[in-house]
This record gives sequence, structure tokens and C-alpha cells, in this order.
Amino acid sequence: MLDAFTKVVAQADNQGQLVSNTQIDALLAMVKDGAKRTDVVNRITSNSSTIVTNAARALFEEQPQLIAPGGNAYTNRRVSACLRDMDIILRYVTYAVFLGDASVLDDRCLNGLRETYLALGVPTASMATSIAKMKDAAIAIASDRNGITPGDCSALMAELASYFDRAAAAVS
Ligand code: PEB
Repeated sequence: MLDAFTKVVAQADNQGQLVSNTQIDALLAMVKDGAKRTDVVNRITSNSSTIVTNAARALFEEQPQLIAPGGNAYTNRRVSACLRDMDIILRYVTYAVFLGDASVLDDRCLNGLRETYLALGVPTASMATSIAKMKDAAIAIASDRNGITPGDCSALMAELASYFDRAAAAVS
């Protein structure tokens, strides 16, 4: 598992080089914006059940065949497995945001997930849709400007979006 720092060090080490000034500047910028990063993680974490349940509700409204007899999410047991999966993915996205690196998400969550879903008959396009719905809700919550000193969060929001996109792409 890497973070933004260990990744830069590992890359430099592989090439037998010193960490470059550009890389140091990028890491410094990340440290300077560290409070924004932890705030984003905190906001998503403390709203995770709302994010997951709303996304699942919207998915099942759009694709009622999933929860109808014969659907992959039919029965309470499978609906709860579905909610649990969404919660796990959201949790790993928060870890990636916290670390500023996708490797924890890739290695511990997404690796082999598509194959698992194919084996279980979980419809991967629907799974990707559920992730896209969590993405929209998480970004809305993370970028809510009420009650805070507004700053520029565009880079961080783009990074957050990229982790959801990565998860959706990995399963579909
Ligand atoms: C991945 N999901 C399921 C299983 C596993 C995962 C390993 C099988 C074992 C079990 O049921 O617990 N586990 C999960 C994950 C990690 C992990 C992400 C990462 C570390 O360890 N079905 C749908 C929807 C979708 C869905 C589209 C949006 O129709 C999910 C939710 N996942 C779903 C369902 C099951 C499942 C299992 C319904 C149960 C399938 C079954 O038992 O038939």
C-alpha cells in the first residue's frame, strides 16, 4: 500500500534518482491542502450510510428487475450484500483520498472484484451505476460550501471523482 509520499520515493528509488523538485512541490501543495483532504474524508465518512442507501434506493427504482424474483439483489440477504459492497467501495475511496493515492483501493478492493462479480452473476453495469450514484452524492456533500470558509477544492474534487471512476471502470 502506497501513499502520495511513498509512491514518489519508490519511483525515484526504482530509477536510482533523487526525488525531483517538481515532485517535492506537488507533495508540498498536498500537505498545504491537508485540512481540505481530511475534511472531505470526514464528511464522506460521517454521511456514508446516507450516501449508500440513497444510491441503492435510486438504483433499485431505476432497475427494479434487480430486486424482483430472479434478480441478483432479490431477497433481503442479497440486498444487504449489495449495500455492504457499496459501503466497502465507498470506504476504500475514502482511504484513497486520505492517502492521495489509489493503490489501497486497487490492491485491497478492486483487484479481482470484476471476476468475483462475474462468478456470482452480479450485473457489473448495475454495480458501476451504483458507484456513479455514490460519486454524485459524495461530491455534493464534500463540496458543500455551507458553514465553511470557501476555498478552491477543484483539484481535490477531481481527485475524489477519479477514485469513483476508477472503481466503476474496474468492475464494468
Ligand atoms: C465483494 N460481493 C459479494 C461477495 C463478495 C463481494 C466477495 C460474495 C460473498 C458474500 O456474499 O459475502 N467482498 C465484496 C467486496 C469486497 C469483499 C467489494 C472488497 C474487499 O471482500 N447485486 C446487485 C447489485 C449489486 C449487488 C447491482 C449494487 O444486483 C451486489 C449492489 N454482491 C452483491 C450481491 C451479492 C454480492 C456478494 C447481491 C450476493 C450474491 C449472492 O450471494 O448470490
